[in-house]
Order: sequence, then structure tokens, then C-alpha cells
Amino acid sequence: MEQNLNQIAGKFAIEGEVVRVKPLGEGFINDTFIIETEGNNPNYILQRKNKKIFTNIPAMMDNILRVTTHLKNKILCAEGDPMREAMTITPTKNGQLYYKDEECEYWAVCLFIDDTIAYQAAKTPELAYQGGKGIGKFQAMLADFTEPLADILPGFHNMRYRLKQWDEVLAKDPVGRKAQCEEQIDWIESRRDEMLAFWEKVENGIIPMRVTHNDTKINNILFDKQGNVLCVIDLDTVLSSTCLNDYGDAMRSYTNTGAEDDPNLDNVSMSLDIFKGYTEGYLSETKVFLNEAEIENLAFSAKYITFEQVLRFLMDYIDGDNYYKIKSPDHNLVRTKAQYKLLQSMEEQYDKMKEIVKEALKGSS
Ligand code: GN1
Ligand code: MG
Repeated sequence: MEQNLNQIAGKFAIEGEVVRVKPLGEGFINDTFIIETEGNNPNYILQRKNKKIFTNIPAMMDNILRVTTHLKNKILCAEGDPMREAMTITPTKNGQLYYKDEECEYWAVCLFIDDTIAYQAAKTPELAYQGGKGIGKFQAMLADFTEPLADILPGFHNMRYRLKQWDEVLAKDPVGRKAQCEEQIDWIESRRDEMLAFWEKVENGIIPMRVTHNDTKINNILFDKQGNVLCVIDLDTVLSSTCLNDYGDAMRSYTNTGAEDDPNLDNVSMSLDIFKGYTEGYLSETKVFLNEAEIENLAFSAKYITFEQVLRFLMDYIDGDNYYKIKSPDHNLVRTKAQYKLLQSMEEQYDKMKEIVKEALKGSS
């Protein structure tokens, strides 16, 4: 493997000699490595992209190039540092955005941005505020990006599509797990109409499609040593979607007082303080371009995306664990229950969430 990774790194236009290639992080989707080079040369991130999930990797890389080029222009205009404030793709030695190996695996490289801090959780409202500003600014810089992006994950946050997948998996019940999940299936069915009603506003254009990140966990933002947002990373899922999905997904991950797959449900709840911090940071950057319907539905989007995650984990469990990497046979069911506890906590605090959005809007004017 080591030998192989070095050979793959050698296909890319890397400055300096490669010293070693080591695994990095624990993503559920791709395999990630760091390429360390000798001396003062930059280091790089090497990823084997998950071709089962990303079925059109050339189009995905092309999306990333177009979006990062747009961001870099904006950063230059604002006299920022485009090499540190936006991701930089490192092409192969013959100028391709990815390398396809003999086993038809796809590899891509980007520059490693050093002297940064990445957080695994937003422990304080101040940090959540910075995270909100980070994604808000990212969306704001892309608000005038009007060329269409390739739809590399069709139906990603589309509830009509998700529920169709769900109905199909339930009808098939391929590994016979449906019978033991009656209670959890009801969690989905009892909210079906409410969730579809939200998606209808997107279908009707009341809530517009924009360029969005689609994986807004805090560990996808790099901070500088002073604690300010520097750069939004992991752009694989950059798509046309709604800004609300980015906001909602951030709220799903930031506000959880427990782990995404916490086996102890007592640990799991939504922190209103973190919700407030993020919302204030986010609106300070996005208030200028979001429309009325987007603002009105911000609080709902946190419930929407958390519901979607309950559905996706449970659907994968019933389907026999084909999508998410798992660490135990019931991992997807444990995840389902933990995300459902979070959804319930949001439902209980929904009125307060809406109030916070209203207040944050006044505060950011
Ligand atoms: C996946 O691997 P990661 O953590 O970047 C998933 C997200 C889920 C998330 C749940 C392409 O992202 O949509 O919300 O797991 N990404 C894809 O933790 O499906
Ligand atoms: Mg990710």
C-alpha cells in the first residue's frame, strides 16, 4: 500500500520530493492521506474518491475547479490570500484534475494549508459564530456564480427523491430488517407530509437554488491560529441546492451535545446557545442576499436536514449497510436513534429557535 501510495502521489504535479504518505482523518466516504514533502516544500492532501457514491468524478472535479476559481477571484479582489483562503487543486503532471489508476480508482490532490486549526466540535457559541460566518461568507462569495454546476449527486437533499428511495428499500427489505424497525419507520412516516411541504417550496422556486457546500460540519472549515475562519474545505459535494440545506446541516452537527452516533441518548440534545451563535454569524454574512422565504424557513431547515439524516441512516440500515462505512453491525441503527433524539430536541425547542432567528436578524442589521 505504502509503495502504491507513493507511486500515486508521483503522478501529481507536486513540488519537492515525497517523504511519506500517511492516512489522515476518518471520513465516512473517501480515503484521505497527507503527502509530506522534503524541506520547505508544501504538503498535500491525497484522496481516493469514493466512486460508488460519486459516480461522475470528472464532473465533480470540474465543479470544484470552477467554484475555487470563482472564490479565488473574489478573495484577490478583497486583497486576501487566495492560496490560504480557498482550496487549491493540484493537477496531475499531464494537467488532469484527477488520476485514474489501473484498478479504475480515482485519486485527487489538493494543497495542504498549514498553520491552521480544525475543530471536531463547536464547543462554544463564539466558535459556532465563526463557523456560521465561514459558511455564510462562502455562500455570499458564490451568490453571483450563475453558470450551472454538474448535478453530481442527483436528489441529494430532495425529499421527494429521498422518500422514493425509502419506499423502494422498504418494499424490497433486502436483508429482512424491516420487521424490527417498526417504531423507527413510524418516525419517518409521521413526518412525511410536513417535510414534503417544505421541499415543495423549493420545487416552486419560492426558496431558490444557489451554489452550496452540502457538508457544513465544523471540521470542514480551517481556522487560523487567531481563531478566525480561514478556508472552507472538502468541496466534493458542492452543488446547486438551497442555502437552507447548508445552514440546516450545520445546525444538525454543531448543536448536538452528544455524538452523531452516540449510544447514550442522554448525551444528545440541541444546544440553543450554539444555535444562537451560529445563526448570528451566518446571518451577519448572508442577510444581504437571502430572500424572505429563506429567512422564514431557517429554523425549519435544521429539522429538515436532521430528519433527512434519520431517514438516510435508517434506510441504509434496512438496505443492508451499502452507503455509510460502519464500525459495528447495528451502527446505522445507533446513528438513527441518536439523530432522532436530536430531531425531537429541535421539535421541543422550535419556537425558541424561530425567536433566535428573528433576534439575530435585528442584531445583524
Ligand atoms: C457523509 O463523510 P462525510 O462525513 O464527509 C455524507 C453527508 C452526511 C454525513 C453524516 C456525500 O459526509 O451527507 O451528512 O456523512 N456525505 C455524502 O455524517 O453522502
Ligand atoms: Mg466530508
